[in-house]
Amino acid sequence: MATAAADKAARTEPGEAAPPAASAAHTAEQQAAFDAAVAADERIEPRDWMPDAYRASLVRQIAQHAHSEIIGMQPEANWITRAPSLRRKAILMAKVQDEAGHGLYLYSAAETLGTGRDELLDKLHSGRQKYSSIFNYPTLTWADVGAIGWLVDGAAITNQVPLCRCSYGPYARAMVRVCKEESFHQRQGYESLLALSRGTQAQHEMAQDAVNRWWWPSLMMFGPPDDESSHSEQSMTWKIKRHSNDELRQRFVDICVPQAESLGLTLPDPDLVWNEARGHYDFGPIDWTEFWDVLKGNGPCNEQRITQRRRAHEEGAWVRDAAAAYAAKHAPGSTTRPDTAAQHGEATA
Ligand code: FAQ
Repeated sequence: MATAAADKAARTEPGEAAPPAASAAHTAEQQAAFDAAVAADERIEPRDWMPDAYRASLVRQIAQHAHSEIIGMQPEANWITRAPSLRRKAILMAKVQDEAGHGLYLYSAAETLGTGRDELLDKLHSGRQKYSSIFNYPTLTWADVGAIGWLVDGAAITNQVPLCRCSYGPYARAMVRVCKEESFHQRQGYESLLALSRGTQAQHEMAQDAVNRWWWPSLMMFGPPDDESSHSEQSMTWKIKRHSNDELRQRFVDICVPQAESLGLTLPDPDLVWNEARGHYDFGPIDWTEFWDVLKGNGPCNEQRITQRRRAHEEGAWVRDAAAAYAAKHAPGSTTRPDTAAQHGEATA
């Protein structure tokens, strides 16, 4: 929050004991400062006062987003060892590493709200927090890597560009970098699919099959229709979200149709048609039963994804322990701090 008055009113003052009436007045003042900051399109920063429900909703969304990034590494990582060339393998490895990096930015953003990474990972592993529905589908052929880049990263960008203007500063700033990297991911996917589409008949068919399987789940990534979206209205009032699920889904469809034409591929929807009056493409009904079923854990790969995630976490325990021991040794005042020269293997005089 930028204004000095708002800043003074909105910052929490730990340990300050006020009588109940004064405290209620203080909270009302803080709420008013928060509302004014949001209305003025200012950023809310970690030390600013914020309503508990705003904090909780941000943690929910950011955690789900972070979990999606790290679970989202799995479907494509499945193809690293089988990439068709060294160039494709190098690109894919870089992309999958980027997704891990996005997870780290997002867990850090959640930490600024007072929720640690351990707690969030525990909630993911025990099924108390979600990750994106899209990552519960299998990657059956190499073309799926291209389809994910084009459609899944494309949908992610469409959703995340407006989040660069999210009212919560650390989330908004993380999104700026994430979106730049996602743009590279989207382009590499498009380029890979284009090569397949213009390749042999079998390669073209493989690209088309991948698009057929990833199109509808990509549209589901934007969340349920607006009239079934429980959080949208409040999130938009708080300017966490800037657009509704249906608005962003429509934007994505409008972007994809001409891109599919350039690729020489068709989108698997017979109802897809330009609507002159609306200035948008109309599209067919989405199978929301499938979406809710995937969210309940019944998608084709839910079990596999979470089992793999838990196993990776357990196998990484020694790395976390070693990093924590190293940090403790180097903490200011540590009595076990090793001699710096000896640590670097240099001879001491
Ligand atoms: N999957 O009231 P709404 C990526 C849940 S990153 C699972 O509309 P909201 C990069 C929702 O949580 C992809 N659950 O919710 C990449 C809520 O349940 P809750 C992730 C979903 O928050 C590419 C309930 O349904 N991106 O792909 C989904 O207002 C390639 C009611 O829904 C983000 O997370 C879903 N698709 O809107 C990585 C972006 N949709 O929490 C690797 C940030 C809804 O009450 C490879 N998030 N639900 O238990 C957002 O923008 C929003 O959270 C939405 C949902 C739009 C996803």
